[in-house]
Amino acid sequence: LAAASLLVTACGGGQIGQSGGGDVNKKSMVLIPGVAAEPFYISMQCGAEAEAKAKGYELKTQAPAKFDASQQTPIVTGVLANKPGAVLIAPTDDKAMAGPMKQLKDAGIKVVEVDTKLQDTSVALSSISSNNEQGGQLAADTLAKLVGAKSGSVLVLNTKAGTSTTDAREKGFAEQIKKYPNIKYIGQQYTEDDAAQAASKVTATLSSNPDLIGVFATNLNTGEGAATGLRTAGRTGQVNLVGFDASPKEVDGLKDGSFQALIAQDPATIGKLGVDQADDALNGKTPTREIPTNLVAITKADMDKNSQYFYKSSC
Ligand code: T6T
Repeated sequence: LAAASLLVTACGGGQIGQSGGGDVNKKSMVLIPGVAAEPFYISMQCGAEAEAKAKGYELKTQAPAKFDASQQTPIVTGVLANKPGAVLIAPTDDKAMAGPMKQLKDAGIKVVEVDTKLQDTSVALSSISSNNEQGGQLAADTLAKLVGAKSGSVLVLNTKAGTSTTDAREKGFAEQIKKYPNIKYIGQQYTEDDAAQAASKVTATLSSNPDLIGVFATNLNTGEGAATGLRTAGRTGQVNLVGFDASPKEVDGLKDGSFQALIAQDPATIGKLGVDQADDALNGKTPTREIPTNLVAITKADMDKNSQYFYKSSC
């Protein structure tokens, strides 16, 4: 009987699988960001590391070189073999990462989603992220305010289909922009999270849609690339650019007029709360299933008082 119930604990999934994990290292956590060396995830890592230290955990970070499920999957598989008590993960695809993440859960590892999430809500115990749909709405209102009474087209530069956060940002934007009859939304184009693609898509759209008055770039690389595209075309400042995130480059761009607004997240708090939820789970407390974190629209005029939202390149 003992052997049978042990088997259920190790392979059963559900509450039994999550509360099992007798052979995991309960003092160790691993953070698996969406991509390495990127200020959003570095800031998240800083917040997670500080909280893990304060709570007596060892926290390691292992990130893929590209924001890609085929590169994140082997990292998850490697982490699985080491059996940490908890994994904080930003899944790079809302479907493709479900299988690998379920393996973590079935091994008794507490799984917490930070930033992005799976469509399948049964794998993670907790998800901490900005309210991204609201972020998209905020981007639409911010862009509409910048454009004022002018008429013309606006473009969304999105990252990769299947990224829960940026998909939600586009959805919120598309819905909200309908409220402004002077603005024609010409749809989204994907950049594969590549700044060079974002730049060339902006210049191509300027040729096909000379009435372009605004661009909403749904994340950091896409925003940085869109700024380059507008500069190359000599249209900086004429076409309003609203970016998402607040990387050092984007913040410089806000100062020098390459961006007219940024929608900043609070990645350090996402990391900190991720550790707190994993800590609860490891100590038999029920984590909070969904935790929203702050978003703020920043323009050049109010950037000085919002500097706490600027992302870091190192802790
Ligand atoms: O915008 C963030 C993050 O929220 C998103 O899920 C992926 O892109 C970023 O990491 C910025 O590059």
